[in-house]
Amino acid sequence: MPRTLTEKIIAAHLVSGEMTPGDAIALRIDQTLTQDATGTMAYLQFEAIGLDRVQAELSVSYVDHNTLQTGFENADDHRYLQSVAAKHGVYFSRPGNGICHQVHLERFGVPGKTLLGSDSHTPTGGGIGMLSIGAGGLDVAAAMAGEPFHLNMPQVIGVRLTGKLTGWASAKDVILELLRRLSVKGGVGKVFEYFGPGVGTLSVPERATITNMGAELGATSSVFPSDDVTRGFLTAQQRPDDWSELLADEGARYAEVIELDLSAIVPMVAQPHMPDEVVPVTELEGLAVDQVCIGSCTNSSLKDLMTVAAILRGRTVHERTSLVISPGSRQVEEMIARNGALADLLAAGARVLEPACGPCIGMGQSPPSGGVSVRTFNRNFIGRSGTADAGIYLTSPEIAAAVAIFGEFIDPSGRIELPSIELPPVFAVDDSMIIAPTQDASGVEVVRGPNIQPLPIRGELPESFEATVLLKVGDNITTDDIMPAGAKILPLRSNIPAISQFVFAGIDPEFASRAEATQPGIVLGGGNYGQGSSREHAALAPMHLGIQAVLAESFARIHKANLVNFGILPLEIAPEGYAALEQGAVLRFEGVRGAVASGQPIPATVLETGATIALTCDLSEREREIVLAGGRLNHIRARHAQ
Ligand code: MIC
Ligand code: SF4
Repeated sequence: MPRTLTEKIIAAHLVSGEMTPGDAIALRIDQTLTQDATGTMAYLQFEAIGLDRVQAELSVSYVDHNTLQTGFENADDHRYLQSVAAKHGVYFSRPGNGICHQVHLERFGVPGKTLLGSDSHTPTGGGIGMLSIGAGGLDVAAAMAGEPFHLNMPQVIGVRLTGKLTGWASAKDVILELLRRLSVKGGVGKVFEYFGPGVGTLSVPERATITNMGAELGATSSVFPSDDVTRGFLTAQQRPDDWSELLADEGARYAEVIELDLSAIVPMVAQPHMPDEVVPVTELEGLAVDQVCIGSCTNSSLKDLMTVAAILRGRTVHERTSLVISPGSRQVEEMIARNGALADLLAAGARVLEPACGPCIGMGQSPPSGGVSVRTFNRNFIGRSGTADAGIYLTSPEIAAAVAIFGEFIDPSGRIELPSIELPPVFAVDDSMIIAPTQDASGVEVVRGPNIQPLPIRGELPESFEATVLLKVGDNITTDDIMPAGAKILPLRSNIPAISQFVFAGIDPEFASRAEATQPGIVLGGGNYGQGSSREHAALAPMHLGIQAVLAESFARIHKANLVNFGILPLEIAPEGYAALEQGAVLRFEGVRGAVASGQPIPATVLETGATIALTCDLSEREREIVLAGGRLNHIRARHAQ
């Protein structure tokens, strides 16, 4: 039977299960990546599993999120990460070397391989035909230990590209158009596979922009074929031997095909506060802008920054607008420094930061109160920028550069000439900021500063319990809502007791103290609960606060897996049940272990009224075992002890 590209890669890595959409499958993982904000936990977990060396073909640890060193915490984490990498056979990409997804694409990604990363934008690797998936740190730790990755077989959606981008339309607008059509829930349980005659018109960084932001659709992954364009990219990276051709078979069947004519795409903007609030830029013309930020793993390639520099050349940033630029990698930064583009950016008044996540994760550059910030990033969730009442708009680097010049939203066509950019055939390759693991690690000592606190571990799931609804929230709650990031909170990622104090801080600052006083607790959510990042702290910290179950109308994939991994019951509740419950309600659960084990509905009684609320526990057999054991670490340890 002819296969899609996704099915081919899955078939080549299938450890168990059938490739029927929705069925539980397990995949062999070739490569892993971590970043520092999720990595410290992932390596503590890897250490807890107790193996000497990582078992994956290649594991890389990046430092790109917590690079602002306003106290000892982040620097301590970096030292721990470097030493633990040396100890266990992991490549270490030093702070300053760039954003994990960008560097991985440039230096390590290989078409046809599987990549599991402790960051939700890991699907960036789909730009060169890898099946790359984001997961919680514990799942990545398990993959480093040689365990397969468990997921439900996704539906493969074909996106047939025809035509060619014209004028100011860019790859960012392709994914914004898909978000406009499908919404932030539109990709759940799906892999988006791009095919058709339009594919060959897009460069690898453009493809990577699209696969990167497929995460905002809630998709499991996104993937492009590996073709001559991919070969050109890997050759420019001086890795021609890593290339192989990978295409879907002729006549492959997709669950659904989305037609996208690239020639019809126009420049778009996602308005506050969701990446799917998309409108054409023309609708916003004239809106004054305080800040423009260019960078992030979505849009910080050499082509992106050279385009921005060419637009800004000989012009100055508008006096009411601050322009901030962070290159995606040191390779990009060095190349723009050598070819003069950096000088053009500086001359125009840009504030240039080190190659890292920076403002994207609220590490500095928060906009002013009530400000309007235009960013080339992938997320504009409320408060993520560090300014709760700022409005964040997402757009392409081309539009962002034009906005910085005019100080307001404009449609630049006809007002600025769009430069055309020639990329060099060979890129500046310098891996001196990547430390390769040594064969003999016996003399390596793992260094732990005072910010690295031991991992909290939960006991087995109780048979019966009474729990209080501590908070009721609506639809599309993000992990930024549950466990905020930013320069103040991120340094506490290795210190669960300390970071727990900030759970739901933006929605209800009293939440943590209420949870500590009233254990066990429940959180009640609407649809798509836990969308956004892969941060397992959004499960670990609530676990530390005694949350026993989350009741929601539906869950985002990675967050649901993280809840299971940390022994919190993710229970689906019907809309009537959701409507009937309020904060403060106390629920009695009985016979929970038996019901979870057999996959039966779990009845809960509302103590005050005696009403019964039906809850379903939609988990695979393996996930049920993990929840019963009180989390995946207990589960793995019990298996290794047998
Ligand atoms: C993000 O973009 O939200 C992050 C920060 O990269 C997260 C990971 C994290 O919270 O550390 C992600 O996307 O997974
Ligand atoms: Fe970093 Fe932002 Fe990309 Fe997350 S989305 S990996 S914070 S650049």
